[in-house]
Amino acid sequence: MTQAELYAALSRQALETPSWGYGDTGTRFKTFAYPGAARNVWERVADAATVHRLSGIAPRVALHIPWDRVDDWSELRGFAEAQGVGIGAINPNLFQRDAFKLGSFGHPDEAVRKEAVAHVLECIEVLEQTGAKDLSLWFADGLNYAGQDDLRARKRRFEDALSEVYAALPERARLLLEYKPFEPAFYATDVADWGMAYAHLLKLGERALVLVDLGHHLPGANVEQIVAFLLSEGRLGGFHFNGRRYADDDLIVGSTDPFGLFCLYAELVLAEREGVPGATEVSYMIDQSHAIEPKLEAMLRSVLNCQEAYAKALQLDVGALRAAQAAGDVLGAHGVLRDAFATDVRPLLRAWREARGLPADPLRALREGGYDARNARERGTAAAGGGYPT
Ligand code: AOS
Ligand code: ZN
Ligand code: ZN
Ligand code: ZN
Repeated sequence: MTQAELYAALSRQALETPSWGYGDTGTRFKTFAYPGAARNVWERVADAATVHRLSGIAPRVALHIPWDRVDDWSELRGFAEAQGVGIGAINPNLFQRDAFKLGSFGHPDEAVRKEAVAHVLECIEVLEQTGAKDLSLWFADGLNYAGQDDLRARKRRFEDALSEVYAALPERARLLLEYKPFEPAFYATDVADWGMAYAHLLKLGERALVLVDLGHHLPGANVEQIVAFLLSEGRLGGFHFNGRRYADDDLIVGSTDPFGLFCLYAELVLAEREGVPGATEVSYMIDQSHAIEPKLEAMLRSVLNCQEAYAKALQLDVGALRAAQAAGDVLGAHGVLRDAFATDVRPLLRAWREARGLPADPLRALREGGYDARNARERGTAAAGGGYPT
């Protein structure tokens, strides 16, 4: 790739940061109060805009309803645009009402299923008013004990509810379905893996796509192969990037397995370069919750780690890789990948930033810019101990 092509590719990269990553979140054991953490959607959007201003590659913020609440969604949209960011995916909450104890779309009681569908329909309204493109669904639905409910009936209930909300989606929008093997359900989860998500989506239509959260696989799963398979099927809708060692750890992306993150970006770059339909439509979102980390710095670090992995993947010599593969040169082909991964892309990224008028070292600019101190002064420190606002 020429330098101009590299710069153009880097400038096209667009990540979505989650509103819920800017507020105080914790574990089930404790939520620590971080001085100046965002207290409401306006402050979360403002923080997302700061991450975008410093990085140049985080132009959208994903919302979670009802954690994010306003009277007038178009006012929020205007506020976001004035700060330089757009509204990303809309995430309904199908797990925090008492009614959802036994599930939402899979609940045995039809009245509860209707309540869940009604909430998603409200979220589609929010999507319309904010100009968002993706409705992003994650279900905590599942069972804790064998025999607790009829597994086939639950699948049918999901099919019915999913087709109801899909039918209500505007033409321009997409439904993304996220899977997860366990937690909070520990015997069975209704949408437990990419295959179940994929089977549901095939019945809905072309604007129904799979969302891959990096933390939602059993140990040893080859996530980049899942990504390649879904790309090839035209059903990869997007990512929830985060770092994991054990399960849904929601740590800073790239902090635990940088080579895995690079291999994943390599699949995406190959698909883009080889013109795989839909490869450029994938939504790149971060889904993290920062329990002990400074919020803005954790998000900025995540965004920059994605940029570094992408920049390394752009170094791939695709011709040499395909030639080695065709020749059956196992370690030659692997070596092409290793060479790209080993490239120090930091000088390239610094130069690209300077060319775009961005700080050469965004993390340093964040620290030296006094953002945290100002937020702490203006917003104060929330009362610690409680869970996330619901
Ligand atoms: C839950 O484990 C999933 O990763 C969700 O995507 C997400 O963290 C939550 O719904 C917040 O929107
Ligand atoms: Zn997720
Ligand atoms: Zn997750
Ligand atoms: Zn999660």
